[in-house]
Amino acid sequence: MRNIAPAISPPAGIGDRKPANQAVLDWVQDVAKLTQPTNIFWCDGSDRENAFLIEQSLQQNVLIKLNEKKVPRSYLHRSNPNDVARVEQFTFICTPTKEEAGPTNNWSEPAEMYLKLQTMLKGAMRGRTMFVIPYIMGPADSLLTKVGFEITDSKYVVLSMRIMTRMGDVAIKRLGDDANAEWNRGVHSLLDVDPTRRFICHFPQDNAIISVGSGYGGNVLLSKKCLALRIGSYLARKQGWLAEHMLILGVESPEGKKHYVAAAFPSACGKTNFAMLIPPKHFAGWKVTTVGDDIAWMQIRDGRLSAVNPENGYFGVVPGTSYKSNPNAMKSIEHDTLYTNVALTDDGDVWWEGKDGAPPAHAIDWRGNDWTPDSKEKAAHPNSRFATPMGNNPVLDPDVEKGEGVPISAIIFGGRRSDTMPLVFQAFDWNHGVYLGATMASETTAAATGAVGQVRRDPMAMLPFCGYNIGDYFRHWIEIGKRLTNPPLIFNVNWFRKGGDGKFLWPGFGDNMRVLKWIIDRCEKSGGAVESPIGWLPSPHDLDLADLDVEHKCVVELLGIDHEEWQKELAGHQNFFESLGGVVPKELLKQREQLAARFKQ
Ligand code: OXD
Ligand code: MN
Repeated sequence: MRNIAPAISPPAGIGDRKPANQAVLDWVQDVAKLTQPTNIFWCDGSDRENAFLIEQSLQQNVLIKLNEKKVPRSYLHRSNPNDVARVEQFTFICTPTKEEAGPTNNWSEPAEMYLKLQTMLKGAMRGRTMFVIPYIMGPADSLLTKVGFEITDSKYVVLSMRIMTRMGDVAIKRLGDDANAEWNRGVHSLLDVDPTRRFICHFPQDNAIISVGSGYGGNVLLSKKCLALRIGSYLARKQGWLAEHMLILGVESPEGKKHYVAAAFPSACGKTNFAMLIPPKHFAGWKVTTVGDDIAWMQIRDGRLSAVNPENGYFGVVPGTSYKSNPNAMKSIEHDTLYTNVALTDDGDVWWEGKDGAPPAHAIDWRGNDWTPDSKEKAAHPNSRFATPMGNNPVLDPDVEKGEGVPISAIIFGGRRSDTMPLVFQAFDWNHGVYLGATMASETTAAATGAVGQVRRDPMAMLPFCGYNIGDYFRHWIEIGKRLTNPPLIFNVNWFRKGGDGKFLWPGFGDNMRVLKWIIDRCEKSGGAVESPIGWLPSPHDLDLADLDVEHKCVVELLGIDHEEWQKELAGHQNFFESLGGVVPKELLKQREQLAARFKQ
């Protein structure tokens, strides 16, 4: 079976970096007693360790080495075909009461789930090596930074965690030897990669995660969705900050004035592309830099929101990435990258649908089968991924390691909507902005298993990631707003609106700079807008559309509000709130009433 590989025996000096913290040592012993691995490998994140694990992974067919000239120091991993995306139906929040997990999460009583998982984990690592990965989420000197330990029996997880987190000594040092220090306990085992024995479980009150039966990134890199978002959001509420599914970008004018923006979009809706945007020629002198492409941790500093990216790398969707759509992502993944489920060409290069140039005449597809352009199957899985260190990004923001974070001027919510939602509009105030986030909807993508293309409500793009009751989460947002003396302005965008012919009205990608520029103008109090029932809307002349190859009538359509569609949308908001069963704060119910009333004026 792919991914599952027998134990390895490291030479002296590799795999023996035991931390001093007794609580960690005791926990590792407990897990080892249960799972019975052949040996324990204590990771230190060093180059030497990495080289050793890569060599072992190549020998055990966990990785395939790519052509050194074409993609230096890069590798391909193929996951089990039954295991290619996040599994929301098997993801659980195991709080003491069902109410704490709320109406949008799968819930299980913690003791019951612990018992079930322990039964599955009994002897699960026999014949395998158990790796212990120390890591931190956040810059080394940030107050927000969290320590985690992940136990895993997958080398692919270790190699990916080294890219995605700050791993090794930095975490051991940050934890220190206080046995009562706060740290996250993560246990992962592939078991036998059987979808019927696949569970991703969170125990927020214990700061613990157990993930079994999967080898796919979003389910097993426990730092990311599990710690930084699900457990993170729970801790954030308790500790008075925000853990969000948001990219963070910097945008600097030719005069050197800089703003930072955080933007929430559901999975596979272009967060990485937006975070690495290259402005069109007309915007010469404007620069966009990336702080993060997926997760923002934000705290209040001097009355403003200040954001850090807890991650150290990007785990992005590959198909569609090209020099046309995202040159900075292409440059980032040209070397030192771990690919999962893309196609392998005959000369050892990687290929995927949407890559520049003609498709290869022959390749090996993501399942390991022969592929030609005539094949019915896709060469790369639609959710194939790259994991690449953020240091590879040519437009990495210089303040990415700043512990205090970067000050956020604007928050953007956005979904994939063929209709109804204009290209951009601005909320009237904080609570209205929270309402925009809370009622956000998007067409589903391949990032999670299940049907693709169905509109679902995905509040703040956190539906699969909020680690507690969504009503309390909305309330937390409202409370944060009360503490901000200089709150960011809140916007809604939609790059995906279609015309009557079914074609996208907006070119997206670099041209999203035109929308970003209007957002910055609004922050600078210089941008024009008209008041509408749904918020402040730009008129076509408020957007800088110079050299844009889009007909004026399409721009009008993009910025239009169709009252009939909005009546449906309002009903959708009401149905969604009702489906949550009485947990929605009264402030948001009032926002809905006000929105409905504005349409009647
Ligand atoms: C991701 C996701 O991988 O949201 O970032 O699914
Ligand atoms: Mn994501």
